[in-house]
Amino acid sequence: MKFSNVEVARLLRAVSASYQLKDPERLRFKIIAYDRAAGAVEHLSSEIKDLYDEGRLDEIPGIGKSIALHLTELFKKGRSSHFDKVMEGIPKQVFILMDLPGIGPKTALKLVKALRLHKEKDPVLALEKAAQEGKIARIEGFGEESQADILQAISQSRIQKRMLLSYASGIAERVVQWLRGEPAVLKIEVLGSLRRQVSTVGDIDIAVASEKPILVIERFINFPQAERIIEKGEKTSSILLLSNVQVDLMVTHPSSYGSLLQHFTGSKHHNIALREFALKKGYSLSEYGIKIKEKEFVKHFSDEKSFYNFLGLDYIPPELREDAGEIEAALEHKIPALIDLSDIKADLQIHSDFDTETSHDLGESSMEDLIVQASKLGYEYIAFTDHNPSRSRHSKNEIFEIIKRRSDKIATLNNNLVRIKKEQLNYSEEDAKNLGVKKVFNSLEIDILPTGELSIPEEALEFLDFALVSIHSSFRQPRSVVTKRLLKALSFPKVKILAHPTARKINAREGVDADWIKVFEFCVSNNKWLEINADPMRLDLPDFLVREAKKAGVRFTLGTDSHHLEGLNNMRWGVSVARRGWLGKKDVVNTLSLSGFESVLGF
Ligand code: DGT
Ligand code: CA
Ligand code: CA
Ligand code: ZN
Repeated sequence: MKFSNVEVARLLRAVSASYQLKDPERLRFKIIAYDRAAGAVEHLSSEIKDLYDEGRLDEIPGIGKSIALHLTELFKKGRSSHFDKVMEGIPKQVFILMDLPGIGPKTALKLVKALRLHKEKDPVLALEKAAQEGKIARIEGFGEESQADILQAISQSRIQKRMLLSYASGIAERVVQWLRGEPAVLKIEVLGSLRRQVSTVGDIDIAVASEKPILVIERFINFPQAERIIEKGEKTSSILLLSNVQVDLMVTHPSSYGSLLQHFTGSKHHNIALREFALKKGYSLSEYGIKIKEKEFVKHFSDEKSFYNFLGLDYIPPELREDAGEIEAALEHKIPALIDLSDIKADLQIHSDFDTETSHDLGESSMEDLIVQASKLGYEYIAFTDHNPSRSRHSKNEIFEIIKRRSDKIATLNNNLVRIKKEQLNYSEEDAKNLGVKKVFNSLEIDILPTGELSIPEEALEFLDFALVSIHSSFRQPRSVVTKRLLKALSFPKVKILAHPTARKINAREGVDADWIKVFEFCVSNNKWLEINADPMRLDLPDFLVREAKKAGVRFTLGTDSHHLEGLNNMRWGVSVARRGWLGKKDVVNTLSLSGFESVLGF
């Protein structure tokens, strides 16, 4: 029996759903724990089953002791008696319907009951039929609109799911590591969407330079997590991993390694455009190199730079190879210097465990631990951006009180940064003054209500250094409404950043529909910034919109949206999006030094 991360996360969500259906108030903490564990598994860049095999389940942040114990039983015996017991009495169709975006446990159960789906082998198909026949609109609590939403969710769920970039990278790194164990591997690199750092990846492609391809292929097909060999040739091979991921390998002689890299990095559209460009000069391109018209031989390239240079082009970084103007730019020496992870001086979206009594999830790490971790990463400043206190649970005064208490806490931390770094990082007095986090900004991530108003009273904004705003509800409003909603929320003076602007979740939820050009123009004229959220499930603003926003002159911030100190390591995925959006250091506000950042904030 094999357990992919997707399956395990699904099971944990099913347990949480069962608790929600049984006694949501009493079981609140279990529900939170299981949801958190499911999220943790979804975010892993390794297979959870591998971690279990290596005895490392307890290293996964977000999975507590008791859940780890149940998972151990699951991996050992193929099922967990505890999970079985919790899920007992709930038709399994409920859990299947819950896979549809926008359908939670209660809705799923209602649908199963009202439409009698208990015995359906394919409840999604039965649900679709019912919706088409107008039966859902007639169920109490549903209507024409939710019926249409369900139909849309079903069609969306049928789109083939692609891997998250972080997940694919983790797998690829392990295969690359394994291949490096063969001395005949001289050079090795990932290709395709992974090399271009696309936010989702279909399959993994790897290039190797070697003089002994047979040895390389032999090593490859013996990768420990290989389930099946799909193809084995003299210079190419494909395997299928236990996780159902396909890996394609291509081996070439070092003298033509550059040509191979170029050809199989893609994208397809870039290659087509490049081929046309080359053809006009009398060259034809292939994975072996460049053939000059009327000559017999093919010119080989050991590296990519000489390949592009031969065509009269500057080198084009893989992230830009999408046929979005990069060939013209390379011709005119206008390829921008792209931002690097090392340019980032701050993380501007971090959730701590400070209890703001929010209706969303709290972070799991303390402010102090987060400061220490951010210092280790070399950041000069950070912002704590916990979710705002819940409007439905608190009066105006209580909200003030919570925000004030939190502001005091952050002020105290700011007074103690040197001490914290000395104690926790063993810095000398001198180093503690000069290195690591020198300032913690007091911010909040505030919900944008459906009207564009903020979910805390405007006066409460005054406690903050600046605010992030973001959408967490009413995702399906019409374009004009969403656009007005965003502009309204951004118009409050303390609001500087629109966080995860589209609110999409990869493989789970489409983003909101807005007139983005209008939003970009508003940001430019009012000095508001758009976040590139580095959470691998969000990567929002998406790369193609980043490119458009940059053209309009927008500036950006990068934030990990961490809910645990491990999450701070996700910054690299946000940088990938920024690079794919053609951003340089200057386009991103948190590449500024602390004093630079304070001055753009108007301190
Ligand atoms: P993916 O795997 O869907 O995330 O996207 P890619 O871009 O990795 O696409 P893939 O794996 O089909 O192919 C890798 C690259 O190889 C692709 O970007 C373009 C390039 N390429 C050049 N010639 C061919 C060809 O004949 N077939 C395929 N499939 N790719 C080719
Ligand atoms: Ca691929
Ligand atoms: Ca491929
Ligand atoms: Zn958020």
